[in-house]
Amino acid sequence: MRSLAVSTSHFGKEVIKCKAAVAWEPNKPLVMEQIEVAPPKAHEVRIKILATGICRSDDHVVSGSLQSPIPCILGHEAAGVVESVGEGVTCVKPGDKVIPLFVPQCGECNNCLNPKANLCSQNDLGAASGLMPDGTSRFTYKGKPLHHFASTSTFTEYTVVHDNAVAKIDAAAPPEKVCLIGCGFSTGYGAAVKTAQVERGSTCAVFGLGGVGLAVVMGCKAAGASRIIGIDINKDKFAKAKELGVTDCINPKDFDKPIQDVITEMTKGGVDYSFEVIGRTETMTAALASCQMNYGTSVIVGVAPSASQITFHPMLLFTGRTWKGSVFGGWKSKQDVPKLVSDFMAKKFTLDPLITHTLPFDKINEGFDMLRSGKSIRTVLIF
Ligand code: CND
Ligand code: ZN
Repeated sequence: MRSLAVSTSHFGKEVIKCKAAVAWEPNKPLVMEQIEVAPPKAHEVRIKILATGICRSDDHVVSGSLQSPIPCILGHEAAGVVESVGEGVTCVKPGDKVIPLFVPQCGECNNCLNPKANLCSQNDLGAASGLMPDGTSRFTYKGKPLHHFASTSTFTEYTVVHDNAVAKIDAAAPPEKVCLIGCGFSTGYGAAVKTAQVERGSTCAVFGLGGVGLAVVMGCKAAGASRIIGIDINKDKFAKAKELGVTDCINPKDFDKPIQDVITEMTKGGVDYSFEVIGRTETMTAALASCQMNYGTSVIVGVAPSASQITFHPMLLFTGRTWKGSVFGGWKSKQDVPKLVSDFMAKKFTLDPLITHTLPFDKINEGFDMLRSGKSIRTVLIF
């Protein structure tokens, strides 16, 4: 039996030196550096990243809006292949194709045990430590530790994650597409079909038509919504939104009254479901006020600045509206991500419309610039 134990020990014992895009300071471009990636400890997995998307949440950290310790390695929407595993890892083995999970699923906490919940207690969002669960980092630059981000850190050739933050996926899945199942697609689509549970024939309003917002639109459409109103201040987003199922595109800048009043008039009383997919407190309250006062549900998907607070009139809720939030589309990550990949492989949905640009990893800052200027939906970086 001892020899068996030895034969399975392809545990990565070496430090890997590789390229990573380091966020050294807020509001500065990321810097390509050679970093050291330590071997995975017990219950950890070292992953070679094959493709990663750029999400606005990464940019929220660069801009300082979302607090997460820096210097760090950002990125949370990726696909890769397992390079090595630490002791005790049974869910994946070297060579497996995987998606890192920015919401882990430990399977043991109260949230994981509750079928209604998906935000595992092991998550490193909110008051983020930027460290592995044992309180240390696997990344160093010239020997000095760099922080992790959102349990994933995918803007690097190699990363290390806890084994509760990785899902094995179909080996045939194209990484340059299914990386979006790691965040953008699943977050938006799930907000509609899982969190809101949009019904056939209902009316929806989606605030923000970026990568995540368009995935909400895809979810509303798949659920059979009969009217989908898309709201964005960048009219260049409207053509693709219409292709994906938005029936009415409106730009708040074209009206001299609040957009919630416009939507309430358009729908004779408000939509059944509204979604905020921007990350601004003003649009969160506007989305709430846009849904029907007795039975409308509004879902917050956008990540508001860490330091922000919302003030709203209690009457908005008193009358009967429901206000919810949705992290990672309400999916239980480890169990649902492989299924979402299978659904993609079975052509139940497409990811192509969300991917407007593909760039080599080295050009990561160009990808961020296009996100900020509104020119791209998702840029996928290839390694
Ligand atoms: P992206 O920047 O691509 O899209 C945002 C869209 O909102 C753009 O099309 C903007 O033009 C539009 N917009 C900006 N300001 C306004 C405004 N005042 N009124 C109307 N439209 C406006 O971002 P994304 O799609 O990558 O991400 C959207 C949000 O979702 C962002 O806050 C991100 O951090 C968040 C998110 C949430 C989760 C989750 O689990 N809940 C996961 N990932 C990202
Ligand atoms: Zn994201």
